[in-house]
Amino acid sequence: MTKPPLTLYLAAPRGFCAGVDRAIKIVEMAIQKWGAPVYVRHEIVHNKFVVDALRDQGAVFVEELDDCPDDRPVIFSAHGVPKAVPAAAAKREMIYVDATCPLVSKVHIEAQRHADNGLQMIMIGHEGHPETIGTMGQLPEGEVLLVETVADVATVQVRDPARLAFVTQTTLSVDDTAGIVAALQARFPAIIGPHKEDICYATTNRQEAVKAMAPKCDAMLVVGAPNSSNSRRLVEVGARAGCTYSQLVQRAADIDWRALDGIGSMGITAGASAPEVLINEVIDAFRDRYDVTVEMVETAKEDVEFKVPRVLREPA
Ligand code: 2E4
Ligand code: SF4
Repeated sequence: MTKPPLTLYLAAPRGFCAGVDRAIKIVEMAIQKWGAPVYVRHEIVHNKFVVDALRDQGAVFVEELDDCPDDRPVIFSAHGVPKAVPAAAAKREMIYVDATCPLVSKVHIEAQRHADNGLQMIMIGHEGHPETIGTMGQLPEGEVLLVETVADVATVQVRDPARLAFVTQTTLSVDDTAGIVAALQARFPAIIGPHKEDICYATTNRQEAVKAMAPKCDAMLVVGAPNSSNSRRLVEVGARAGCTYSQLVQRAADIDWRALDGIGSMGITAGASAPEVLINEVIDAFRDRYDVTVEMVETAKEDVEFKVPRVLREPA
């Protein structure tokens, strides 16, 4: 039987960012340096495949520092942790390595600096997400106000509208965030913030590529996990940019082939925590069923790299 033709658009950039590369390397190098088990507080990045592979190498994933023994090293995930977490590890004299992405740490420093200058902080982020918990946890409980939507901006109660600053989660929708920032600036003209927001280069680039790709596609798949904020934003961006069938898949087995019946073009991208092997698995699944022509939709080139912490570059 001849296979139907399919143009497969591949977004670039897609998949792993520099912060994810570094975080995974930190776990691998820690296991090499100290032997197994090495504890990891929270999924190092939001991807089951990455977590399972590291578990096979000797990582033990836990949600709380209290679940770690004193005498084994612990790594904090790429999303960042409240200040109380490294403080508690230090008090227990544990070896700990912080795999927080440097671009998240930068936001932590910003929040602290504004608070030191006497400004009340507002965070634009998703409630309950570990990055939001980590960034808000740079300051004492109740000091950072959270807004998630434009509607929240209308009701947020501030101490002094003249002494305010904002920070954001790094993985938000660029367009939604612009709306929330505009609403903040309209209600609090004196509010201080970053140039635009704290959304990182990788989030911005992956959303831009999807915007360029989506209008050409009958359907679009984002390889990523359901708890991955940046991956879920890519699904939304694709739908808004004109590709009505925009879905998240963890791997090829998740593809709903019946829903794709009759398509002639397909877009594929991946969140910052999704490994290339899973993207290739998805592409191969299309090659099995279609006569595929691959076309790249490249909107940026990335060459960002982050060093691992010094303790892992030194001999044991
Ligand atoms: C840390 C910061 O934040 P999100 O849920 O998108 O995290 P994920 O692990 O999916 O992606 C990597 C990452 C980690 C992104 N920003
Ligand atoms: Fe860092 Fe951005 Fe990657 Fe998050 S998505 S880990 S902030 S580079």
